Amino acid sequence: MNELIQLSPEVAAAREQGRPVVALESTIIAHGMPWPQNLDTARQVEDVIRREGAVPATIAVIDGRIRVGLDDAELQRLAQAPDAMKLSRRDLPYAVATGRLGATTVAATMICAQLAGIEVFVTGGIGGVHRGGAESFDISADLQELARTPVAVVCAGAKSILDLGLTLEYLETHGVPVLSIGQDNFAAFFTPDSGLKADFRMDGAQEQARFIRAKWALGLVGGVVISNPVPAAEAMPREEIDAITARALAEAQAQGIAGKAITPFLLGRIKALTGGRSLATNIALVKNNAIAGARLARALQG
Ligand code: PSU
Ligand code: MN
Repeated sequence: MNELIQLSPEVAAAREQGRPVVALESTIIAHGMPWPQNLDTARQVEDVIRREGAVPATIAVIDGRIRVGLDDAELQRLAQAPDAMKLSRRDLPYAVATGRLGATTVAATMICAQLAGIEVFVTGGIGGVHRGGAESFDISADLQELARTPVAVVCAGAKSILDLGLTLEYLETHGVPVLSIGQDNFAAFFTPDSGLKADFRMDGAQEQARFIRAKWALGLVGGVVISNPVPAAEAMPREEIDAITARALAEAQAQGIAGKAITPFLLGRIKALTGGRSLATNIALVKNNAIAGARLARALQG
């Protein structure tokens, strides 16, 4: 392996032996959730993946080195580092070249997963086209990454802070298939149903694996989105989350928040405005995604 990237002994052994590995992002730890629930969730998600028979590989840049598989002290360091950079595709070489500590977004995690030979990646929600994106051009680099990098991303859809309709249109344009588990529609993160159809419903890991294998065997570049709705018992009421989202968006606009600061700002405001209840939903959906991701990694390996 390249000197810029280091696999943990556990991940390296699993890759060598052809055992299933699931990549995890770290922006959700450093920028997506508050201390100490961020650390607690990172540990729990790794445990869920192990229980389901796969090896978790949390990805971050530590002191300028891409690390695939972190130990507990490293997870803790990231969870308590307010100065960790938020790294997307364009930022990754900066963090490596300058020896920085950085958390990887969906886009950067996909890049690192591919470098490490990992095909499945579990997160909470993907980035997307922001509301007003047709004017602002604010479209997450996650979507371009899905168009070019061959990793299957299991998520609970995307947050309604985004324009989910435009997000799906963008994915279609770039040939990124959206599979849905348990329902026909694309998931909306805090709530199971966005009201928008996903491309193909595929409930089981085996059929998802066959789809992914077929895509790559056809030489079609890029990833696959697997939308896994939050369990109903842990979802937020739709009217409540819609009202709070509208308020958080108005605050962001009033305060002139822009660029890569927008997503963390909105996540933080939604958490505060729901009195922390959105955090419980967020944790539940990531763990639910970890189960689906581990099963998919096993199916792809089998
Ligand atoms: N959506 C969430 N939680 C998150 C993120 C998105 O519900 O933590 C993070 C992910 O790391 C995602 C990134 O890749 O935000 C997208 O940021 P941007 O919109 O700046 O591309
Ligand atoms: Mn953006």
